[in-house]
Amino acid sequence: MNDSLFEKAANAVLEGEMNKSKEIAQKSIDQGIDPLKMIEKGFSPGIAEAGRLFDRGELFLPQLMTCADAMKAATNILNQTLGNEPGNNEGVIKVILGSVEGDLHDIGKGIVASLLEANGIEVIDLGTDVPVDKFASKAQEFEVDVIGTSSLLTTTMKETEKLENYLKEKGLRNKFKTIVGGAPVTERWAKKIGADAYAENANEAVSKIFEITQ
Ligand code: B12
Repeated sequence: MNDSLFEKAANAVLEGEMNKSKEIAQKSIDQGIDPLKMIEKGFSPGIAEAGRLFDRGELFLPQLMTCADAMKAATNILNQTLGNEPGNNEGVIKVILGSVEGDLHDIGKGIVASLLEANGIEVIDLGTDVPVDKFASKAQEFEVDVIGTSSLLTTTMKETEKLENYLKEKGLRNKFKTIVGGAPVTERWAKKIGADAYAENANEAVSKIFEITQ
């Protein structure tokens, strides 16, 4: 039963069918399917396949954008059901999140933000294309515990190294923990640049943030 809904979700994204995507997202909620499972097993394989086809030149950018819109419409619905209302998490761990400068990908970051909030972590989302000085100034302004960066391109991944260096230069490195994520980012990269943590997905982001802020 779930398997076929997962498959339908993947196909709706791959075909760029926004309305179908929304319908399936709503249906999965009505059926009581765990929203994160629905994203990971249903919608994500669809966008991953779209990415593969794009990479092979079998899908063009306008089509990929339609797939992304269908994916985003579904995750927008499902993210809201992941848990807590934003704003209920004062006094606990504070995390600032953003996609690094030059990077407009934000679907994964949105899922991470929602799951952190669902786990009682306060999230300040700076959006996309965030330069390193903005990460630093907003982290100070909001007195956050953790700075989390999302990078989906091999070129923009280097911004995370720039951020580490920037924080060191400004004498701020010890004030905040850092966590990096996004498809091309790895544990090895995190170690190389001196980030405090790496997480492969939203669930791991939650546990790593609890770990580094203990
Ligand atoms: C959707 C998509 C787009 C959409 C983005 C829409 C949006 N609002 O986000 C659009 C169409 C706009 C787009 C544009 C481009 N894209 Co694009 N895109 C993708 C695609 C297919 C899926 C990304 C996605 O949403 N995945 C689903 C989510 C759920 O997964 P995720 O992002 O990985 O997030 C999870 C984890 O990584 C982690 N995570 C994410 N962020 C964070 C942050 C923290 C702190 C932590 C702890 C964890 C974490 O948790 C998330 C949940 O589990 C990928 C392919 C892929 N497989 O990644 C290509 C891909 C990333 N894009 C690519 C390219 C080349 C581009 C363009 C340059 C294309 C072009 N010629 O213009 C532009 C660049 C735009 C820019 N400046 O950023 C390449 C990158 C190649 C490379 N090695 O650098 C990829 C890999 C496709 C490919 N195979 O060629 N893209």
